[in-house]
Amino acid sequence: MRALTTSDPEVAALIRHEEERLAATIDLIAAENHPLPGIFEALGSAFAVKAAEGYPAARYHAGCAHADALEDLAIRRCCALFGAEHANVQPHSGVAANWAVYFAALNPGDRVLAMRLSHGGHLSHGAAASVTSRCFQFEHYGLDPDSETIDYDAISDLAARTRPRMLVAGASAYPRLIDYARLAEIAAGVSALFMVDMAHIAGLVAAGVIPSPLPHADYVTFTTYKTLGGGRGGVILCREKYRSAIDRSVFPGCQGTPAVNMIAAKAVCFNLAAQPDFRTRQEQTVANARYLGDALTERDYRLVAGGTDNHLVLIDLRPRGISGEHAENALAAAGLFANRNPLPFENTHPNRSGGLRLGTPAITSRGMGKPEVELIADWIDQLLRQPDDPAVRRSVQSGVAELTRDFPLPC
Ligand code: DSN
Repeated sequence: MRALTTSDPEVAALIRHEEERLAATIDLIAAENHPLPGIFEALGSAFAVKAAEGYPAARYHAGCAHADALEDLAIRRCCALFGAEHANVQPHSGVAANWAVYFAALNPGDRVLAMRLSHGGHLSHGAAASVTSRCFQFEHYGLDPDSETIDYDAISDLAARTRPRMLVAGASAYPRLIDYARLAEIAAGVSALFMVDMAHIAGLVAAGVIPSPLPHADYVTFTTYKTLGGGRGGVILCREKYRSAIDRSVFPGCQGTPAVNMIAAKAVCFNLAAQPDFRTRQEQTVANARYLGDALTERDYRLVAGGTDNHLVLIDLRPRGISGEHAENALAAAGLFANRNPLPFENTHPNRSGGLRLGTPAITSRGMGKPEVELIADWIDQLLRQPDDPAVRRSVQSGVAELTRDFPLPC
C-alpha cells in the first residue's frame, strides 16, 4: 500500500488493522470467507477504471475490447461451472440480482411465495423491512414446528390458495438441504415461476457436494463471496428463453455501468472453483460444520433442525439462558466472530433473539479440520457458560492467538 500510505495514511492504517484483525481472529460468520488466490488483485486491478454500460460487443462506452473479452470469459466459465444456459455476471450484489429477476419476471403487485426471514429466509425475499415487500405481494412459508425443516405440504397448500406468480427458495440461516424438485413441482402446479437464491451455498453447489437447483429452477441467483470464496458481487443464472429479459432487467433496468473489476474477480473465482482442490475444500466445509454441530450437541446445545447438511449450524441458546447478542459479544471479545440470528417461531427482534449462527467456510479456507473445530467448539462452550468471566476470555484469547498463528490466512 505504498501509494495509499502516502495519499491517505488514515485509511491505510484502517486497512492494516482490518488485515491484522482477520489474521488474528477466527471467522465463524456463515456469510463470510477468505478469498481465493488472486481475487484481491482482480478487484484492485485496472478494470476498476472502466465504464462499460451494456454487454460485450454492445457497449455504450468506447475502449471495451478487454472488458468484453473478460465478461465473455466470466460468462463462459460460470455457465460451465454450474451447467447453466445463461449467466448475467453484472449484478453488484445478491440483492441486486434478486431485484433484477423480480423486475424481469413480475409486474409490481404480483404475488410471490418465499421463505419467512425469521425461519431462515432473506431480507430481499419480501421481508417487511425490505422495499421488495412494497413492490410485490409476498406471502411467506416456513418450517414445520417439530422438525424445523421446510414444510413442503404447507407450501403446496399456500400455493394452491394464493396462486403466486413466483415461488422463491433459498435461505440465509437454514442448515438443511432444500428439495428443489418438490418446490419446482409445487410451482408448476400453479403455473408459477421458480427462483432459487443460492447465495450461501453456491460454493457447495459448484463443487457438487450438495444438490444443485439448476435442473429445477427458472432463475438462480447467488453471491460470489460466501462459500464460493470470490469477491463481492452477484450473478443470475437462467434458462436461455429468459436471457434477453434478464439482461435488460440488469442493464438498463436496475443498474448502470457494471463493476468490471468485480467481473474480473468473478472470472477468477469460477476458474478456481472448477479445480479439484476446490471440491476438497467444500467437502471439508460441510464436514467441519457437521463436526461443529456434533461437538456442540455433545456439550448439550440444541441445534435447530437437529444438525446440518451444509456450511452452518444454528444454535438455540434459550435453554441456556443467554441471548444471541450476549453470546455474539462474548465470542467476539475473545476473538471468535459469529452472529446472533432469529430462531424459527421465536417472533422477536433479532437483537433479542436466542439464536447464534456459526459457519465454517472461513476456518476451512485457513486449512482447519476436525481437531481445530473441536477446539473451537470447546472455546465456544466455555465462553457461553461464563460469558462475562475475564479469566475464561483471556484463556480463549490466548488459544485463538496460537491457533491463528498456526493457520495463517490463505492469501
Ligand atoms: N444475508 C447476509 C447473511 O447471511 O449474513 C449476508 O448477505
